[in-house]
Amino acid sequence: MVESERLKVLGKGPRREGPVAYWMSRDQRVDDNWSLAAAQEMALARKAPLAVLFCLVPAYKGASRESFAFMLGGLIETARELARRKIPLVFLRGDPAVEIPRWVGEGAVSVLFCDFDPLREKKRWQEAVASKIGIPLFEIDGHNVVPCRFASPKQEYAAYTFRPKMKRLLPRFLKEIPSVERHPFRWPDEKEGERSLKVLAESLALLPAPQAALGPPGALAARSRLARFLDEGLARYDERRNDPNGEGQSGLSPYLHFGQISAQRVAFEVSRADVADEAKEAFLEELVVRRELADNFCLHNDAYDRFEGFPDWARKTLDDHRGDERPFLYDLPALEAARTGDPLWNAAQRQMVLRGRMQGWLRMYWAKKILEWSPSPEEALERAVGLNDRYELDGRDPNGYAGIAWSLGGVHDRAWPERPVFGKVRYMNLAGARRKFDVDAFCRSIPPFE
Ligand code: FAD
Ligand code: FO1
Repeated sequence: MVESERLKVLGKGPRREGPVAYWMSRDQRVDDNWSLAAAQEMALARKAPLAVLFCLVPAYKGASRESFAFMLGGLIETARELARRKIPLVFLRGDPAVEIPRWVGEGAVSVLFCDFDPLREKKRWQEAVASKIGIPLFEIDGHNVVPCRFASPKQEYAAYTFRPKMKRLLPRFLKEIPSVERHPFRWPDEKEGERSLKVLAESLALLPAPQAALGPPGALAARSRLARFLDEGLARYDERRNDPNGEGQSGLSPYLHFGQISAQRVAFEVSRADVADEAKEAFLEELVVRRELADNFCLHNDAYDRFEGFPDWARKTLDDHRGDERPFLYDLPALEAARTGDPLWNAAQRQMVLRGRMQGWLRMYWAKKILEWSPSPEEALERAVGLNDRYELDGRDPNGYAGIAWSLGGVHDRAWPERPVFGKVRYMNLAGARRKFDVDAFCRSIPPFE
């Protein structure tokens, strides 16, 4: 039974007979998917057929072709898994605000479910769809362990204000997720799923293979990545995660971003693992507290990727230091091509472009240097968001907007001793990095661009 706290009614309509559909977008998996489970629960109660829709938006947020390949690779697996359960995955292309209402109307669908997503593009699509379909549109939050709208009704100031709420609510929500069964009521057009799978495979064939650094896309690969992390990485996560020369992190972020694995499943397995509590707590702090705090930030702050979204103290201090002389100024092409005077920054940038994934500690350093080297905080923000969204496999995610806003604009952080350019926003430098890890070894480990 899907908890009512996960549900929000985005659109109303008269109760009528007919198929049920789920518009999949952020949670691209079959297992551990609350939206799909809710849609099937209703379809079974009504003895109605069930379909899953996915609408491909070819230029979505400037994502790289490798990111699209990662997503479509995972979707093909999802479509096959759905077919085994007699549920077609219908693959549409174009503007969801047009394509979803058209398909819903043609199929005489009676109820539509969708994923919770705090980003503005998604909110716009959902509002447009709700206004056009004339049937109920139900949003389900299956991306967060604790449903985001329920966890807190306002923008949280920092992790220390959010953490106690999460700690209190987690035991209530950290439980098994209903599985999706073979659906007993057939979709009227039995060939629809097969046709979509063919178009999906053709679309994927036009794209380059995703970067191999992480392993293949999809729910199965995500599960084996998790299993490996539980066996080999979790026990030492708290000591190793900040070392760019090691493999101390889980590598799960692209799978979580595309919803190829459920955060609730990961949290569940981690909380049951036979390792020291410190390691589990360190990991759950990132996976649950920080990740869900990022959704809270984007949901309640419309300016999540703009200067206006920074807290008052940070805007004031950055304003006070607008006129400060920058030690170096680089333009966007120099940054993109990793041609700065800082070898560590260049290696981090190359890691992101070549492998689709920059190590976590380096992301903070990388973003802060863009602030130091740009003519204004606004331009720094635009560059950091643009590069992150283009090249990171896990980019275009609330975590990215919150991480960049933390680095450049003190979001979820506090004021630090004042210094040029940064004002009271926390500062990082190469000497500090050298004290933490072997910077030269890291730089040598990332090849130059060809
Ligand atoms: P692990 O350390 O294994 O952590 C497990 C999971 O916890 C991650 O997959 C992620 O979902 C979550 N998590 C970890 N650290 C954070 C964090 N600081 N904030 C929120 N959630 C976290 N994360 C993205 O998913 N997409 C982005 O585009 C992104 N851009 C970032 C940009 C900057 C400037 C900064 C400072 C951070 C950014 N992060 C982003 C957050 C974090 O760096 C990555 O989630 C993490 O490095 C991904 O690697 P992993 O899956 O191995 O993480
Ligand atoms: N969601 C969609 O519904 N359709 C898409 O075509 C699509 C493309 C896409 C490409 C890269 C990427 O990182 C995300 C993409 N998403 C797409 C959205 C994604 O599933 C997430 O919902 C948000 O980016 C994060 O909340």
